[in-house]
Formats: sequence, structure tokens, C-alpha cells
Amino acid sequence: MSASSEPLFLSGVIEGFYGPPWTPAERRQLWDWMVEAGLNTYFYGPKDDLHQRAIWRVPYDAAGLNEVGDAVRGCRERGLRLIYACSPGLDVGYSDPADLRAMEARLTQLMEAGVTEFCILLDDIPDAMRPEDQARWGSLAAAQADWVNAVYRWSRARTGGRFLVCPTPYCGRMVAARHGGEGYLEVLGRELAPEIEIFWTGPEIISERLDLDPIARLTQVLRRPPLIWDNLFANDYDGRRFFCGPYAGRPLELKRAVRGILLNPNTEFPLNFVPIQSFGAYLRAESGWDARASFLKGLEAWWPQWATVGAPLAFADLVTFADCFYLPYHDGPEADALARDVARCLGAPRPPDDPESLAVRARMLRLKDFCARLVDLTDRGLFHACHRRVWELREELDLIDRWWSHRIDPARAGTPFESDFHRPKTYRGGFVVRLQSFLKPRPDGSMALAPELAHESPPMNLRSESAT
Ligand code: GDL
Repeated sequence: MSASSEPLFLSGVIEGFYGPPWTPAERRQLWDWMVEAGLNTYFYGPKDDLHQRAIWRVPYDAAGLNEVGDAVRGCRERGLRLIYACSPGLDVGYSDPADLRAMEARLTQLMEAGVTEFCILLDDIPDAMRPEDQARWGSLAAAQADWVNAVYRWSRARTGGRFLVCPTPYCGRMVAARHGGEGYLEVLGRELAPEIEIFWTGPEIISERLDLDPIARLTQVLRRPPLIWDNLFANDYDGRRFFCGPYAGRPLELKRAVRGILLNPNTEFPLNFVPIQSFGAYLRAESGWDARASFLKGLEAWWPQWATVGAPLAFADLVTFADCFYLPYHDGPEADALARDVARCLGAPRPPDDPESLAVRARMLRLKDFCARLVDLTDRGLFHACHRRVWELREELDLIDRWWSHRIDPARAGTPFESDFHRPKTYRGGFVVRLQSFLKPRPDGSMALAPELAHESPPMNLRSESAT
């Protein structure tokens, strides 16, 4: 059996987000975590390594190649598989021989540095081709399949390693929107060499769940099981959040239905400890996956990193804090309960000595105090990684607390509430916030124009009617 068709289940981490790539030291730390968690694959494909995507034709310089060599050695020493990606899709000419040669030159450089396994990433690109490519193949899928097959055959003749591709539509929503063209996946599945693995992120780019039935249907279409690119913990799309919850929403049977699962996690490297631990536990689990238990176990293992130069923090407070940055579609149970309790107390005025209000407020202030104390973390990398989000959480808790004080103070009854620390424009200010006020997302995914804007411009059809 050739290396490229060996049935090893790929499990690991993708460095595949937008934003600053991890540092060499962070990667070494990652590989150690991966070994501890029992993962087997590190995938290199940060969107903002210029050579990986924007200037993919330009060879790596000596420093860049040194980093590649370090990655090869670092993974080899730890028994990890290294897969190297290149993203030519922004401007590649599929029928341009010079571009095929440029890709071969890139792979040659990487092979000389010791890389044997590759991926062509064709995600997040326009779904239009050059006119000559359109004339030759008629569809993006056919052009890409031919091109990737050519690169694959060239590479297989030299290394025999595994070869992967990320298609242009890589989730259910994109396929439904005909991104990449009608019948894209069918053509790719039919035309792409059967040994090439195909990435898939699930029903969405960020999939809350990965269910078995859609995967089975996709397997038919692709003529091979997909390889999961899992964005559950990715946070590059929202700078205000990070995700350190458990690996959840994926049945254990998924492991038997796909060629592998690779996580593309938080951009801020230190925040990925629990996700990697929990993912490792999921991979080892044979029955009865308890995501919450794996989260708490991961958090315990992470706890030593939360040492401070001051008085020790309390583990229970870390649980509440981590629950505030849990998963994209869910807050953790402690954070969820706190938010509900605070909302209930704020919504229904109670006497100042109401025991439930006092208890809820005390819980809220514990969390605020925990946030404030994180400036004392001895692991500065960890503190810097979460600092802005911690700041924002603390600000909101502080504002609610001030509002609460105001409301129960008889001397201020009937007066408007203001906070000296939350002033217009500096608090929740800025251009982006202004734009955010224009369109309001509804829970069903549709967007509504802010009512205060509705009168600003007449609807398009009215305007054209008045023009005639
Ligand atoms: C994407 C990008 C990925 C990014 C993620 C989350 C894929 C295949 N590509 O669409 O680079 O980090 O979303 O924003 O997921």
C-alpha cells in the first residue's frame, strides 16, 4: 500500500486561520501538546504567511526555509506527520504552464527542506476563472481537478506522501448557494484522483454539529469520505471572542465516517490548550462522550498556567470565566446561568436586601474580580492572548454593577443612570459599532434594517418609479 492510500486516520491541528501565524516557539509547544493529546498531524497553512497565499509563486527566502526545516525536524522528532499547504487560488491560471511550474518549484523547495505531504487550498477564492480556463474546462471544478491532479502526480512521483485539497465550496451552505458553480462537488468527486483527500467543514464554515447522514451523502458525492477541517474553535472571524470549550456536537461515530479530523483553532495560540486536550479525549473515547467532563479535565490540566504573582486564583472562578468563552453557539453552563440570573434580577426590581439578588450580584462581582486579577498572571503569553476580551468582559460586568447600585439607592431614585467610566464615544464607540447598528441579525439568520434608518432612503422600486 502506498503512503498516500494508507488508512491512517488523520487527527491534528491546522494552522490555517487569518491573522498572525504562530511563532516557532508556539509551534514547538503545540507539537508537545499534540503528542500528549495523542494527535498525529500538524498542518501548516496560515492564510497570512504571504508565501502561502498572496505571493505563492515567490520562493521562500533562507529564513523562511529555515522555519520549514524546523517544522520538519520538530514534527519528525515527535513522531508527528507534517502537511504543508499552498493556496494558489486567488490568481492561478489553471491552463498557464508557468503557474504549474511555479507550484512545482514551491513543492521542490519544500521537499528539499524535508516535507513529503502537501495540500492545495482552494478555499476563500473568487469562483471565477480566467476566460481561457473557462473556455478549456467549462467549470471551475473540472479545471481545479485537472490542475490538482497534475500537481499530485508530479509530487507522488517524488515523495509518495499524502495529498489533500480544500475545495472552493467546502461546506453545505456554500454548496447550496452554488458557490463554485452547479454540480461542483460531483465533478470534483468524479475527476479528482481517488487518493486525494478532500476537506469539508460541515454544514457551515463554523459547524455547530457534524451529523452522520450528511457526511454519508457527501461521501457518495465525493466518492471518498471527506477529511474534516473543523473550525469549531476558530476565532479569526470575531476579535471579541475566543473558544476554550470542549470538543462537542460531533458523535463518536463520526470518527469512522471520515478520513480524519483536523482542528483549525484560536488564532491566539495559548488559548487552545483545552480544545486540544478535549479533542484528544474525544479521539480516545469509545462510548458515551461526555464533553463537559472532558472540558473540566482539560481545565484542571490547564490550571497551573493560571498561577499569578499575587494571591492564588480559585479554580471554580476559572470554570466560570472559561464558560464565558466556551463555544461559538453556546456559553458554558456557569456563564449561561449567571447571565440568566443577572437578567432576571435586572428585569424585575427587588428590594436591596433581596437574598437572591445579593447572591447573584456576588457571583457577578467574583467574575469581575477574577478578570481584574488576570493582570497578575505569570504566564504573560496567556494573559496577552486573552487580555482584550477579559477587559471587555470586566467593563460590562462593571457597568451592570454600577447600574445595580444606582437602582437600589433610594437617594438616586428617579434620576437617570450614568457611569463615569462608560462615556459616550469612548465606551462602545467607533466606526464599526456605528456600522453594526445599521443591520440587526435575527435569530433565523435574516437581517433587518434598523428602524431608525428605514425612513432615510425610499425602497429601490419606489425610487425608480418616481424617476419615470
Ligand atoms: C474559513 C477559512 C479558514 C478560517 C475559517 C474561520 C476554511 C477551509 N477556510 O473559511 O482559513 O480560519 O474560515 O474564519 O475554513
